[in-house]
Amino acid sequence: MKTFSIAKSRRLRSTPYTSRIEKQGVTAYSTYNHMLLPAAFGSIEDSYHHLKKNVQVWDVAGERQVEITGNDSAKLVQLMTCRDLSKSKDGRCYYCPIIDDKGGLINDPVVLRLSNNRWWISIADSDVILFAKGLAIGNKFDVQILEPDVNIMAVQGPKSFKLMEKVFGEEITKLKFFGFDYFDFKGTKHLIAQSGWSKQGGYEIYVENTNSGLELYDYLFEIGKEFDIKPGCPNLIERIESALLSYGNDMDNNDNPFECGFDKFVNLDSDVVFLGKENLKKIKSEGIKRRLMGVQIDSKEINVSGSIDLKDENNIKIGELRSGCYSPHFGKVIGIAMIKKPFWEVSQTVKIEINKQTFDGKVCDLPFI
Ligand code: THG
Repeated sequence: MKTFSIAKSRRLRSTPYTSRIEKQGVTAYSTYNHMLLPAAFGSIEDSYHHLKKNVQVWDVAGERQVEITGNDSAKLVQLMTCRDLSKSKDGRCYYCPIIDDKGGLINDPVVLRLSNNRWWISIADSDVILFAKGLAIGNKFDVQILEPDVNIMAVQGPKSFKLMEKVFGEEITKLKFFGFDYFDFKGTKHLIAQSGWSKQGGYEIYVENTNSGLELYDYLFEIGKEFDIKPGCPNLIERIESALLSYGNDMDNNDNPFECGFDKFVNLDSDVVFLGKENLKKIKSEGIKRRLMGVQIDSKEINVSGSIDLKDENNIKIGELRSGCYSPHFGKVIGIAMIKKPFWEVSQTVKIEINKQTFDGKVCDLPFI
């Protein structure tokens, strides 16, 4: 296989952690919000096993914050999401689909309510800031919108709890899932949430003070030796097994939240105002015609770039595979696919071509585990 390197530039931004992860052996990058996002440190399968047992530190600075402050900030944030935030609380995170006027997905961020007049939208890979600015201008909202210099460091894996307690004290063990608060590291306060893009548990440190954040990064590796700490990154295998969706891969602006299984984050009955509400009501009452499902394929390997057609026994296209990997847990390939009605039923058989060979598979529910 040919290997390539990535040409860095001002347009493709490095993160404060880049020089560190390069010393630590990053072997592949992806890009995320015009920033470098590590994609591998050697074998993804080895890293998957390590993540499920130990603790890793991830450079996920590419998960940029869109900060919205001002008198109309709550109104603007609500306008962008179909999730009802009227009962939201300070110090809590909310997973919120952002949708356009047609009901198409723009992004699937974590929204942090710092106060009723100050919000961070922790975005997936699309330019939410431009959408927010357009809406604010068009509505003459009294808001300020900017991308603050916040660089998230995630600490993930079952041993992250003991490690973080060692650094920040017992206080941090009281943090609930999707809660956040400020914790002291050598005199600097850091916003830390119990969250992260794996189902192995852990924290995300929203580093605002870069110098202190880098000191903390090094300190974690020093003090974490007893927990077999390693550098890592969002892990393709772990996130597919856990069905954590990836915007741009599993869904994009051509998909609506019902097709993506976000039903519990779509609140059409309250009186809050958001974009696309009428269209979502219509989509809901007419019923969707395709949806994201899992597939399991009797193959030992797959490499998805773009998407791969899924066919039925008559060679009719019934859907497309959007992400996939070999799963050590199942001993076969698993993937996330958009499947047409009525073929989305569990146990529907599918055929797929991988490396010019045809393999059999079955539709299944998400998440896999
Ligand atoms: N953390 C932060 N920002 C992010 C991500 C993150 N921005 C980009 C991307 N990831 C956004 N996508 C997701 C997808 C899933 C989750 C978080 C961000 C997630 N889901 C939980 C689940 O599915 O179990 C909880 C959802 C809930 O029930 O509220 O955590 O990872 N800062």
